[in-house]
Amino acid sequence: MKTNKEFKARVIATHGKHQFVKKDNGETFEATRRGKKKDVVVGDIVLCLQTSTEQVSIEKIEPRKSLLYRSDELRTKPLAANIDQVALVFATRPSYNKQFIWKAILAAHAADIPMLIIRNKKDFIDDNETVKPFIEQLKELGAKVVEVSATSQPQETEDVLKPLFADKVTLLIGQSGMGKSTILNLLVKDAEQRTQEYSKALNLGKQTTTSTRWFDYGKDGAIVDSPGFQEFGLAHLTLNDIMSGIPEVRDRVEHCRFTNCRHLEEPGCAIKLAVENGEIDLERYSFYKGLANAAINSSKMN
Ligand SMILES: Nc1nc2c(ncn2[C@@H]2O[C@H](COP(=O)(O)OP(=O)(O)O)[C@@H](O)[C@H]2O)c(=O)[nH]1
Ligand SMILES: [Mg+2]
Ligand SMILES: [Zn+2]
Repeated sequence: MKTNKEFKARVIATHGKHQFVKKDNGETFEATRRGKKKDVVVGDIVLCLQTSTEQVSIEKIEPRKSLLYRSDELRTKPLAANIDQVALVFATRPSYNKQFIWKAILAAHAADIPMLIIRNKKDFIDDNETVKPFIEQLKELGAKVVEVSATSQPQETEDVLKPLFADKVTLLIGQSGMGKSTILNLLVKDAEQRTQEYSKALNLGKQTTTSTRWFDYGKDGAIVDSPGFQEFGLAHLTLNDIMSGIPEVRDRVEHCRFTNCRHLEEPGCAIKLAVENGEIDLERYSFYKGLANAAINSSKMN
């Protein structure tokens, strides 16, 4: 039954069972999901029913343009919906994890979302030479890469990032300590204050960094800040997602002897040959093998 108390809104923060939604006119409400389902994520457009002045219930989730997932040891969970771009922040100090970055690229590829990589802290100039081959590799993998220094060159950082973030919904991810919050605060001047408001509304107390939050950015853009995490699990990907998300594999499969080659133990495998010839980075092949074996084992269990 349609009542005039039904409206559409954007989910702008989630924490456990709590959600926070915002209407186009800027009004915000605390929301609960009908049936206590945990299927709503930041970025979702939802149909709400007003139950009191400040309370609404989420009746329905509108179809999503995109949905990015990651897994941890326990389960696969969606990170954010309707995003146009994933921006991953990394730096050489403390230290970055190649596999984390490669996995994020794969997850974005599987969700059909373009990836922007922000190498921060370029003021550690001693590291610039050593990180260069990795940056070149990321570009070959299809990511756009920019290098900034959010604390020592804030204006330049803003100038570089502004056009890349304009009119897009960008999900910010990264291992903790890389400068994600510094970059968010640079782009969204009142992010700290808005974070406090979210925490208050969601009764988060001091655990502000455990929730995902939406910040409007410019006219039509937004930045979605996710909690820093150390692992980017890919249990949700199939062997096919993995093969097609790894260009070194994808671009050579047609030369394998068997059309169903998994590039592990099969004879006449073009990928293994390219590894032996030094055309494929050994570390990247190990990365592929690890993911492929995990995908094969989990599909056997199902
Ligand atoms: N040297 C240097 N330090 C930075 C830069 N950006 C951030 N930091 C510092 O790195 C630390 C972690 O930054 P933060 O934004 O909290 O990282 P987050 O955990 O990814 O949100 C803080 O001490 C920042 O001041 C940078 O460009 N250069
Ligand atoms: Mg942070
Ligand atoms: Zn093969």
